[in-house]
Amino acid sequence: MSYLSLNQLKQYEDNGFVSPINIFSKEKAKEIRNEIELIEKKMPDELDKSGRYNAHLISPLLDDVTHNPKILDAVQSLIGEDILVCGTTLFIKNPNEKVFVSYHQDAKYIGLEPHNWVTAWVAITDSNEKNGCMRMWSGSHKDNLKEHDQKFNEGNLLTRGQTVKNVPQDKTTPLVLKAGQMSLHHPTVVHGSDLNKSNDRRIGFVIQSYISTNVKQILGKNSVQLARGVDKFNFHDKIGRPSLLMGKDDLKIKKKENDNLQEIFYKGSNKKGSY
Ligand SMILES: O=C(O)CCC(=O)C(=O)O
Repeated sequence: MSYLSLNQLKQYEDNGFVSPINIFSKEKAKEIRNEIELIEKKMPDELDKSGRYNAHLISPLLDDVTHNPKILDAVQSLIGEDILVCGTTLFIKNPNEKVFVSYHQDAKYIGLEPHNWVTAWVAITDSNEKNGCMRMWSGSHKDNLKEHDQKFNEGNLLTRGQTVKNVPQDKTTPLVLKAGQMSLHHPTVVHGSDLNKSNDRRIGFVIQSYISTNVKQILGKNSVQLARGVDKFNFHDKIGRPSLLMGKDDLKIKKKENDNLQEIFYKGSNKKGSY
C-alpha cells in the first residue's frame, strides 16, 4: 500500500505538488529506458514530436508503469478510487539539443474539466538541476488559470510555447528525482524546466493525466483506460492495453489517439507547433 501520508497530502494541498515518491528500482528504470530506446531504433519517427504521446499503448513496460499499483494508490489519495488513464507523454531532453519547457499550467489547453485529475511525472533517468528537471512555482495552483502568451518559440517542448508571465524563477522549487521515483502535480500549478546541460539524456514518462471518472474532455475526444474502480459516468471511449511491443494494431490505435490529441491541443489556434 502506498497511499499518501497526511504530511504528503498537506504538501500537495499547500504547494500543488508532492515529491519524491519511490516507485521502482533503478534497474527497472534502465529496462524501461532500453525499451524506449529500442522503439526509437526500430521506428525512428514513432516517439518523435507529436509521436511522443501515448507510448504506453505500444510498449508493455510503459503500460506496466501506467498501471503500477503504487502509483495508483498515491493517485487514489488525491482523486478518489475511480481512476482513468487519459494519456501519457514522453518528455525527453537529449544533451545535444537546446530544449526546455516554458512555465505553464497543464489545465490551460488540455480540456479536462473539472480539475479532479493529477499528473504523475515518472523519472526513467535521474532528473536534476543539471539535466533540466521540472521546477514548480509553489502555491500557484491556488489561483485560477493564468493568462498564457503563445510563443511557438524554438526549443520549447510545449505545443504552443504557452508561457505564464512574471514567474519568480529564482523562487521555484526543483523536483530532483532519482530514476524510479515520481512526483505528482496539480492541474493548475505553474511549472517548467530548463536546458539539459549534462552529457546524458533526461527522460520523464508522464501520465498526463490520471482523471477521475467524473472528468469530461470539453475540447475534443480522448479515449481512456480504466485503471482502477468503476466508471459510472462513461464519458469516454475505452481502449485496451498492449501485450506486444510495437504491435501493428496498437500502433494504429496510438496514431488515432494522437491525431485526436492534436485537435485538442490546437483548438482555436490558427498556428501549429511541432508537438
Ligand atoms: O518534463 C518536463 O520538463 C516538463 C513536463 C511537464 O510540463 C509536465 O509533466 O506537465
